[in-house]
Amino acid sequence: MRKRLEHLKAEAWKYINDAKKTGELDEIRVRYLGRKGELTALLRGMGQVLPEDRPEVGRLVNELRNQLETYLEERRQMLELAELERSLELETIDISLPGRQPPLGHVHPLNQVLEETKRLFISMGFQVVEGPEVELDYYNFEALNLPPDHPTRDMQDTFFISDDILLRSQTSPVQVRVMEKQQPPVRIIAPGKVYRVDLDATHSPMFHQVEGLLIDEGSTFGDLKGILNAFLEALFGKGRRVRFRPSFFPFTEPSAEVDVECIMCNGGGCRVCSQTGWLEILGSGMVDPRVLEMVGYDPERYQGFAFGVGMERIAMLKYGIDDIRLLFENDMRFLTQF
Ligand code: 2NL
Repeated sequence: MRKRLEHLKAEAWKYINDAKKTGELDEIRVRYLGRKGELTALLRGMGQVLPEDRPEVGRLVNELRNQLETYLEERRQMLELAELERSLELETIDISLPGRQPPLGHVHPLNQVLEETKRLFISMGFQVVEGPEVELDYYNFEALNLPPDHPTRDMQDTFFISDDILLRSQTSPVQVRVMEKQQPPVRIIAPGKVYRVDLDATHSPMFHQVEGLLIDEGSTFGDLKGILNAFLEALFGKGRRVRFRPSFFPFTEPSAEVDVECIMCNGGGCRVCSQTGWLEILGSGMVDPRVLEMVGYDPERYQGFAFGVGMERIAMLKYGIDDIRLLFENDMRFLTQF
């Protein structure tokens, strides 16, 4: 019996030492200590042991059982530790891998030129004002020296909602409303959406305009030139030539359209500037005395200038965009180029 126990112990120890996984230890435990295990079988066979030997044999079996339990537990802990270390090594996270970039927003090219324009005029002491897009005929036309039967009302086609309500065709009505409420000095710009019945590669029925207005005692055409020169220099860079060309608007007298040297050919003549070397950028002029009178200003005391500029046109020229519709399609592949 003693021999069998020693043999069993040597055998079990060998298996335990050879075990590579904790699962194998479980199998060994079942094999020796389970209900049908070999050690359990030995205990069952105590009947064959001489009665006087039974206490001693029982003690040895129990001792072996305890040793087996202890050793199994010892090995289990060792294997678990090794398994943990191996899995930690396998499952490491490479923290040096570059992360996935979430798609980032982008400032629309139109808003870029709009922000730049606002920033520049604010720096020159202008205030930014806004007003309604649905306007009265009076503010869009009449107060700007365009009576109902005036021929230049056809200069652009306007979206009329009723006889006297329309979608504003320029942001001048915002400025008229300011003049009605406020005495000079006035130094404002009015950015916003305007609407005209027009649609092709360079015209959209809705586009963005910035108008500007300065009214004060003793302001001159020289002030107009100085401020617009500063604006165009900021937008298109120093050294790009600018010219003031006589023109006509019902609300300004004298009036001037302002051209900059073509951005594409630097004045040499190309398709974009129709071989002229110049690009028309904005309209401007000294505010007509009739307009001042209509808002209750004394034209003998106050003078001023005004201008209007289309933001889409500026963005198209600045970034070389040849179709205005690209600005309204919200295609990120297009927008992120600017
Ligand atoms: C253009 C350029 C212009 C104005 C707009 C204006 C506003 C007031 C009084 C006088 Cl409140 N004028 N705005 C002046 C000149 C040109 O727009 O190409 N328009 C068709």
